[in-house]
Amino acid sequence: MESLLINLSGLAAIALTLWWFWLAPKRNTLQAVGADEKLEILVKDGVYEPDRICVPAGTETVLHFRREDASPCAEWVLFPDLEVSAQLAVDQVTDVTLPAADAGEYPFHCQMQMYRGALVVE
Ligand SMILES: [Cu+2]
Repeated sequence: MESLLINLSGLAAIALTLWWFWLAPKRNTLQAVGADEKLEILVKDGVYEPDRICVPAGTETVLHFRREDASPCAEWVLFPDLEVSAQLAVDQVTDVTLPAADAGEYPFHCQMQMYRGALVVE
């Protein structure tokens, strides 16, 4: 009986590990459904929330960045592959228009690459 309990707790630890590494990152995925949907991205504590944003291919997209981090680190957001950059005002929402893009994954980050996210075009 005792060994069964140990095995069960071992399985639970494995399950938790799998969840943490495989499933947990998907918590931040946001699916863009229609053009009318407002995509607001919180810029705070070193992370974009959500940090993975799905948008349809071939359509211009507007993202709304709400910067709540006053440190200079959070001031700019850059989409290097899309040649888009925007300066974010503190405690405000800044609209960032992204051009229509082909399917793929486009990273975005702050100017120091500490904040990091990905735009998933599909
Ligand atoms: Cu930064």
